[in-house]
Amino acid sequence: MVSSIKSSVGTQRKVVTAIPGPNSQALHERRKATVSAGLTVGFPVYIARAEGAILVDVDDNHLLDLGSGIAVTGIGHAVPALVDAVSQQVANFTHTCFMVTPYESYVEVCEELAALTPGTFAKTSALFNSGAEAIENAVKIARLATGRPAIVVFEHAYHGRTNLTMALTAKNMPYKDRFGPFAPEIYRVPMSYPYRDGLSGADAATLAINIIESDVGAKNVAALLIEPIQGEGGFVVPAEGFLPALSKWTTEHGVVFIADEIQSGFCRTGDWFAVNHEGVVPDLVATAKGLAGGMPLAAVTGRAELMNAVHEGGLGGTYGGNPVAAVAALATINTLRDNNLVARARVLGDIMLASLRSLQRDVAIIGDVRGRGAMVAIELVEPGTKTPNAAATKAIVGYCQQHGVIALTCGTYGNVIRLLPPLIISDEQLNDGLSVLGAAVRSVQ
Ligand code: PLZ
Repeated sequence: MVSSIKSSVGTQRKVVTAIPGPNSQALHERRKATVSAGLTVGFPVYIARAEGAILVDVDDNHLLDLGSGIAVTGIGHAVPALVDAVSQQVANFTHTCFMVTPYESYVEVCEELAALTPGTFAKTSALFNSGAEAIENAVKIARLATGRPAIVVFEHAYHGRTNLTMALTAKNMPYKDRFGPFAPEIYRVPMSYPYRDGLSGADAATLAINIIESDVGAKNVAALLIEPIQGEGGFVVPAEGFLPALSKWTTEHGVVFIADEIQSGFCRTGDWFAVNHEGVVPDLVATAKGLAGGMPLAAVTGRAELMNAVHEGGLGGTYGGNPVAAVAALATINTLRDNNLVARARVLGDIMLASLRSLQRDVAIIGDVRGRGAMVAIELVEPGTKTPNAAATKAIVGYCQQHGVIALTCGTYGNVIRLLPPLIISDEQLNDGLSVLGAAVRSVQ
């Protein structure tokens, strides 16, 4: 057994040095000579190995993972089924290029995606390497299939860092600043953000639709692209009814509804996809991250008539659907299914929301607690106001790091702490992480 070679990491958080420890500090110094300064580090400890919900750094600190590498390792680290599938595939063959000589696992991933994504119609997929690449291709397909130019996106949206996806992403700093000029024909409309706009889902949708119709014209719109729960933008859960109203409008006007499920997909929100919670059926779904348990794989899946409208050779890429990543996806999907992690995500969500709501009652800096399933966040504000409190956010995450807990920030205003634990985390581990987070919030209060 390949997986049994590793010594056990254990399940306990353990901090044995200052954070970052001396070995991490040395590596951090070393990287400066050859790693671009354009890449920042949220938590400068260097990881040596990982298992389950624990990462072990080069100083032997055992860190509790409440971030899953930004919603990627949903099934946990070093899962034997995935380790074995990947190891065997590496030994078998690592690459042929699916466009040159194909292989079965690619087809199997597309079969799984057709079955798992919402909608009972015929669906086909194309596989890519990153979320941004999937989004780029979804836009290409929608434009080709409709013959229309415009793409509608939302405030606070995040869709990637390539030229087209930077244009689709809302936030300037750090994603877009001085990287332009950007791709044209992108139109941004207001997102439903219940904590800040106070609107019902229906009213927020009417607001967005009125802007689209007046500023762009429905007949010019190829696609409406939306994260059903926004990720980088602040874990914004739109008010109930917002997504169904937008979906209805796209259907009426021949606009392709593209769901960016890159962060919210694959059981994260307590359903296979976040759109399922309101029964929304997208025309195209972009996935990545949680799809392949840490191997780089992304997909666009959707209505066969749209996906297949593309001329032969119109889609592709050297590595898209790489065989090692493809078997990782199959192992990930089986692990999610076999362990009913979709139900587990809901339980984790209940635990997190209950704990954070009770914390919110005790402190004045938590403006909002929100999320779905194991995708939960707190929005930090100045006491008694809704003014974003980025300083407190930074201090809280810093405290968590010092105590060996990995928690990530997000939000247009840098004032949201998001929790994305691996779905296999135990109750005990999660409660341990939440108690550290609680102490952190109280410490800056
Ligand atoms: N769409 C909804 O969350 C990636 C970005 C990290 P890639 N989010 C993490 C960073 O700062 O670069 C993401 C996402 C949503 C698209 C993407 C892009 O996915 O695999 O990073 O290209």
